[in-house]
Parts: sequence; structure tokens; C-alpha cells
Amino acid sequence: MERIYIGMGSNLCAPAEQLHSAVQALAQLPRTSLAGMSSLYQSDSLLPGQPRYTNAVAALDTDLAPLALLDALQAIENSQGRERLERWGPRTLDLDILLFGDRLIDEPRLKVPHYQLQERAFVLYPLAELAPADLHLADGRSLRDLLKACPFVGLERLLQP
Ligand code: ROI
Repeated sequence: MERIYIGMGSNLCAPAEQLHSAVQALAQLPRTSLAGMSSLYQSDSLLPGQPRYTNAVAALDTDLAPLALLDALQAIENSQGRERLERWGPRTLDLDILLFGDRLIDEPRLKVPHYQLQERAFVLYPLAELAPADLHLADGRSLRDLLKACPFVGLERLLQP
């Protein structure tokens, strides 16, 4: 089993509910168990003119191979009504593989660690709720250093219902 962290985001159709149903779908993947879910966080879209996003991170333990997991995540996105009308467009659900055990993956469909992890407070702070305090990414960077370089600005942590 390898520990995986999934970044989740939604800015359409009741985002908090989208994230909660996504977590339930993740928990039901074959050869996979759910190890945790972070708090939800709201922030403005990085692209102007879109609704605010709600984001969270989930931790999974899985025996699935990376591309099999990616296929499964895309099936969950589609089943929750995601329409790919424009790149970076608003979406009901976005699921990104952030970290996959100690692996460095560089394939056309999948780069791990996720290439924009370090720029995204809405990924790093929920990840830090779940990950060990001394987590190092497969490329050697420490989560602690990434957090120091990415201030908690514009993020609003939501109280759980
Ligand atoms: N902005 C925020 N705050 N959260 C996201 O998940 C997110 N996802 C995106 C873009 C449009 C880049 N902006 C985002 O894809």
C-alpha cells in the first residue's frame, strides 16, 4: 500500500457537497482505503471572473497503480457532472494526485509531485493537516519549507458542518 494525497476543488453546484461526495467515492475505490480528509477551505479563484473555490485534501492508502488511480479519479469527476468546456474553467469537481508515496512520476498524463503544489496555499495548508510534520516530497523538498514560502493568504478555513 502506498500513501496518496489527493487535492480536491469545486466552484459549482454546492462545492462543499461535491467534496463530501467525492470523498465517499474515493473511499469506495477498489484496493483502496480512505485515511483522512482535511478541513474545507475557501479562496478566490486564481483566474478572475469565476466563483470562489472550496478546496480540501484527502489521504488514501492504495494498491492501485498511478494511472489506474488517475482513471478512477477522472471517472469520479465525470460522474459528478464535470464538463470540460475550457481549460481552467469553473468545475463541479477537480481531483488532482498531489503525492504518490515516494514516487516521482513524469508521464504525459501525470506529473507527481503535482507541478503547482508549491504555489497553492489551498493545497499546502490542507495537506499539512494530514501529512506528517516532517514530510518530504519524493524530490527532496520538505513540506515545512514549502509552507514557509507560501503564506496563508486569502484562505478561509470553514468550520465543519
Ligand atoms: N483557484 C482556487 N482557489 N482553487 C482551485 O482549486 C483552483 N483551480 C483552478 C484555477 C482556475 C487555476 N483556480 C483555482 O483550476
